[in-house]
Formats: sequence, structure tokens, C-alpha cells
Amino acid sequence: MRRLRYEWRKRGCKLLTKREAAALVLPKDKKPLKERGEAFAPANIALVKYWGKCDDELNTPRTASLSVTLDGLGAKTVIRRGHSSDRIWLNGVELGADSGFSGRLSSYLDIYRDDQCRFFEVETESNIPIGAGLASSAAGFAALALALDDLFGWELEPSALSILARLGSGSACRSLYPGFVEWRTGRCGDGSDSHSVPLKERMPGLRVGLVMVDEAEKPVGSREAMRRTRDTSPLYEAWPRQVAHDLRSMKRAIKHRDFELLGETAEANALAMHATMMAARPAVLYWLPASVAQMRRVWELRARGVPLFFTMDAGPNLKLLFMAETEALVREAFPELRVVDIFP
Ligand code: 2P0
Repeated sequence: MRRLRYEWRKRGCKLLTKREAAALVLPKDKKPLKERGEAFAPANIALVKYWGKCDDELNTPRTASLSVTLDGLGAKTVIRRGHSSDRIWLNGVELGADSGFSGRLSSYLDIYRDDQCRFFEVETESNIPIGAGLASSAAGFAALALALDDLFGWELEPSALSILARLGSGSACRSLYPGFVEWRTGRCGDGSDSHSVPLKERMPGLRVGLVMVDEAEKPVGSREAMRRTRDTSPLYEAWPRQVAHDLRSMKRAIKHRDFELLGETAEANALAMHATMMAARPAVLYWLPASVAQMRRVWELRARGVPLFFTMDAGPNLKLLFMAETEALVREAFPELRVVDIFP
């Protein structure tokens, strides 16, 4: 790490490109390229959210965030050397070069192009809906960083892989570990210490339930929504303070296995994030009438004594938080629920 800081000082205050930032963690010596690289990475759901960047190029966050990893739900990626252009398949369907997803992937792959490998072929199979606020880009970019590590034979540490994943999509850096994961902001402007770390605590019995309200692509991508919130929302000033407070509560909840505190904090943090983006100009509103109806169902159940909470990301869908003891009750109220056991 000292060497990285030295590199950064040598560069003065120059803003780094993604390629330069990646070079800080990539090995200098090249190994022969393997025939293919392959990896799976899970999705993650933030309990304390990342919303707003310091550096839009490097996806360094304005605040820390804390997530749970969704065991078994995510993306599997196979990557090979390509021939005359990049080719990208998503769930068996080849994407046109003009699709948003392949554009984003190709621009990320620019970081890694060299004489050995000018083009790539990438096949991704995802078992989560794409673009519906279910962290599909997190799993996708984490799987891609791991698959590149396999293809190029880098054998990087998880913290370095977390940095490479972050350069693809901020929240992807949290998908490197199971369980509770914290993404630290870091202090270096080059992002070389902005990566995730696993928390050692566990909360056996913790469940996340996915309530699908709408699977369509979201109208405003989270990248644009974050930028707009940071730059125009008069409420954004309060967001870092709120996150610092919520992170303290969340860590206390995790340490003492206090599920109610975990749920209350996650729900309040998500609502504060959405309130902040609603105040942006123009407003960012991901909620649909059905999202609000589902929130009310959660609140009704809670009023009847069921410890049930929700969180929401950049989309209209809810993620319910509950414990194993109440799973049957929650499934009765939400029959379509897809339930993930966080600590199996
Ligand atoms: C999170 N979200 O902490 C927050 C909460 C959505 C709401 O991170 O621009 O795809 O690639 O860094 O990570 C979604 O945004 O954004 C997200 P980029 P990302 O999970």
C-alpha cells in the first residue's frame, strides 16, 4: 500500500483514468494468457447505501456503505480473447454493440486491452433480473473482474479485485465476499484504498426477500441519478452525516445480533436516500404505486407485531428483511417472494 501512495504522490493531483488506477494494482509482469477465464460473483444489497461519488471516473464513493451478499444469486462470466471486435452475450443472447450493457462492458474492458488481447468475448449468465435495481451490475462487474483475473493469471488479492470491480461499477466492489461487507471510502484520491472488507460477524437466520414490482429497465440509470442527486439536491448535504450515523447503528446491530435495529436502520437509510434523490432537479423517483402499496403492507404487518422491514435500491422493487422465525408469516403475506438465506 505504501508503494501505491508513493505512486500517487509522484503523480501529484492529476486525475487518474480508470486504466491508470487499475495499473496501480495490476501485476507488472505478464503471464501467458489462458484459453478462458471463468468466475461467478453474487449480487449484494446495501443495508446502508452508496449514493454519490467523489470521482465519477473511478467510482470512489462520497461515503462508506455496508451490504449483505446474496448467496447463490448473481452472475457467471466466461471470458476469452476475441478476434476483430468485442462480442458480448447475456443469458445466451448476443448483444448489439449499440446496447447500453455491451457499451458499458466494452468501455470497462478498455482498461485491460494489450498486445496479447485486443478484443474480448464475454458470456454472462445472470440469474437475477437486469436493470431493475437488483444489483445486477454489481454481480456482473465483480464476476468480470474475477474472470479477467483467471484469464490473465494475475492471482490478485481480494482487495485488489475489489478495486478492479469498483472501476466497473461501484457497488460491485462489495460482491467479493459473503455475508456482511463494508466498502470503505479510502483516503487516497486514486482509489487505491477504496475497496470492500468482510465483517467477521454473522447473523444466522437473516433472510432477504425479493418483492418484484416491475422487472423493466429503470428510466434513469443509477449513475446519472447519483450524479444528479449529488449536484442538484438541496438535501444531499445531509446525506454523508446520515450515512455516518446509520453505519454506526448498523455495526452496533450486527455486533449485538439486534435484528430490529438492523431492519429499522436499513429501512430508514433507504427512505432517506430516496427522499434525497426525489429532491434532485429534475426529480429522480423510482417508486411506482405498487412499490408504495408493498411498503404499506410491510408497515401493516409490523404494526401487528411481525419484525419485518424493507430496503429499496435504484428501482421500484422492495427487498424485505426478516428472520427465519417469521419466514412462513412473511411468505403468506407476500406469496411471490424469492427468499435468500444470507448465512446458510
Ligand atoms: C448501493 N446502489 O449501495 C446503491 C443503493 C443503488 C442504490 O450502488 O455508477 O451500479 O456503477 O458506481 O453501483 C447502484 O449503483 O453505480 C448502487 P455505479 P452502481 O447498492
